Amino acid sequence: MERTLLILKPDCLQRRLTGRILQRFEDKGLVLAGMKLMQISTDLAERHYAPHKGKPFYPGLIDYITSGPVVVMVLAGQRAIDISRTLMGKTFGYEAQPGTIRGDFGASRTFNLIHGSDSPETAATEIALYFNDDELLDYAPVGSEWVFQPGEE
Ligand code: 3AN
Repeated sequence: MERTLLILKPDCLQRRLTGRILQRFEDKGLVLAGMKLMQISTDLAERHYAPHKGKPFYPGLIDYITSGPVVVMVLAGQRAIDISRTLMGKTFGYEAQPGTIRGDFGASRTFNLIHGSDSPETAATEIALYFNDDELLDYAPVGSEWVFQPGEE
């Protein structure tokens, strides 16, 4: 099963949207493999967003992601990365399609509610930034066999 890292960002927590947004991933059939409530330190934020260092929006991005509690989670399932990014919608809320998380709840460039890994390589790096192996569980909830056909590519 593919794994992806998702972060429900500070605006999501402050706007009390955590449950509603997590519900969308559960409804879709992805499985929660790990989850924690935390406040991201500047050091961790700089490691996470290292690819964006030097861009004009980088300082604001670090300020925002460290500004309050976040929920960090690992979700598992076939195509978990692509499925999650489809549910999230385009980066900027004002461009995101209605029906997506950012399309339904977001209007900003930076306050865009949620982060999701964008490739298997990024997912592996990001999961290791936030979780130890023993904090992640591998299990198949009842009914999983009716979400993904066994052996389906
Ligand atoms: P996504 O989160 O959709 O994968 P990325 O990885 O391109 O988007 O960007 C990481 C984060 O940087 C975004 N979530 C967004 O908050 C912020 N960001 C990206 N581009 C801009 C921009 N032009 N202005 C402000 N913030 C930006």
